[in-house]
Amino acid sequence: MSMLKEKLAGIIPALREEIKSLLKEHGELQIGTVNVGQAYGGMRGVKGLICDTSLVEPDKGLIIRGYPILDIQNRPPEDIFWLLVAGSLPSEEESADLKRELAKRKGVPQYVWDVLNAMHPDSHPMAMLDTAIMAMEVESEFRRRYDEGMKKEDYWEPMLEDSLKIIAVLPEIAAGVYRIRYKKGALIPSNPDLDMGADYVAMLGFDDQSGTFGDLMRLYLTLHSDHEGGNVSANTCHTVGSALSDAYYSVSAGLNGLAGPLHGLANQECLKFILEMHERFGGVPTDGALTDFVWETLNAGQVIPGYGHAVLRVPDPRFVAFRDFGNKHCADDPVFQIVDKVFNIVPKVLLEHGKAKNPWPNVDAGSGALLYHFGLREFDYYTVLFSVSRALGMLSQLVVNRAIGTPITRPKSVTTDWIKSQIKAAEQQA
Ligand code: NMX
Ligand code: MLT
Repeated sequence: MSMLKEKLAGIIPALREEIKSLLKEHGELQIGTVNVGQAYGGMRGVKGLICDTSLVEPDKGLIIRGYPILDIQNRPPEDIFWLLVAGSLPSEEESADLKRELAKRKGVPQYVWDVLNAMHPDSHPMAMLDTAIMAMEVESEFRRRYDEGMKKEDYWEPMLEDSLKIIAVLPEIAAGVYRIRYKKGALIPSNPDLDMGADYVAMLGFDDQSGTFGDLMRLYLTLHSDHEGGNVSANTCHTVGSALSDAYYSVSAGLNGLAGPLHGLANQECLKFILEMHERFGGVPTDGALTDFVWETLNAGQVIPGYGHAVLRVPDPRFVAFRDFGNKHCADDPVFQIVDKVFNIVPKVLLEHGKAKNPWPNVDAGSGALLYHFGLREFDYYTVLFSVSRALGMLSQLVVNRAIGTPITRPKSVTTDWIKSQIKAAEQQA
């Protein structure tokens, strides 16, 4: 048995007991209210979901199991998965065991490459990634065990097995998507001696002599791993998983949501925005020119990609980590310099514009410029990188949810006529 499975088997009974007694003794305790604005407004701020893997505090950003993301930014992505799912950081021995377990599960079946090669040459890399994950659904241990008649308390075990398989193959699939989509030549196999970041960079086909691109990739995979339970991808994955769809269905569904420009696709939009400025102004624009460009974008009814957030009300610490990395490794790069200048100007403009509740940068504001610097210039690929990382969070949430027996998601919807009747009744009472 893997050390992670052993660890989870040890903590799950107490977790179940704790939730059972919480529900028994406090199930009726009110923890929030919902108003008409929230019902029409994407349920913003409604507390109706449990997610123990991580928390996003409006004034602090991502906190994974009690650790602010900046305090653990240098931990490898595998350790972050352990932390997300088991609730504590792994020891050296546990970390090495998890890496061995992942290495055992590497290897992408040929039928996945056949499917990807058969897709339209202009397919978006996210459509290719999600299709590849769906194609692999046939491998699901959860589905196999469910079909055999598995007990509810055992659900988490094959969910963990499917999670480890997906985490093990995802960098290879993602790198394959890159090489097939952009006609980069033969696929490059995974090298079990490299860490996840360096291996991914090598499979993409980059010659990273200094190891700095590998460091960026490791940081990237760690920073994007999770962002509590209410964001579009996590929430979608949670809902699909709650129907006992297996991890392949659930993660693929979540990533389809990540592929939207208001969510993970903002990273490609963001670099596009930065490069447009670079091209229009022949380099780094002056403050005045940049301010005008931002107003032009807003006046055209478009959003400023990489800025704003549904929960955060401060600069995203994940952006801060990328900016620090950029200042250390590519401060002279004009594309990175534009990102920095945008950071100095956009929040002021958004405040004056007066619409966005959060004028600060989110995770997508700076990551693309760093990838661009290291030669990964096909920016419609960037959300695939986000996906490889976010799968860690979605999968850990699926394992925890099956462990604690989370039921099928089914909130109540109401009609506009019902809302009108409530308003009428409230007016009559006043
Ligand atoms: N540029 C222009 N307008 C904005 C921006 C922005 N960056 N952010 C919010 N607004 C507008 C928003 O469109 C809305 O306008 P309207 O009333 O006309 O519909 C208004 O401000 C109020 O929106 P908020 O309540 O501040 O934001 P909300 O919680 O609805 O949405 C985002 C959050 C992240 C979707 C939104 O800020 C946005 O569209 N940002 C740009 C896209 C982006 O960077 N997405 C990536 C998020 C991180 N991720 O990776 O997922
Ligand atoms: C995320 O990382 O998922 C994004 O910041 C979006 C969110 O949390 O709503």
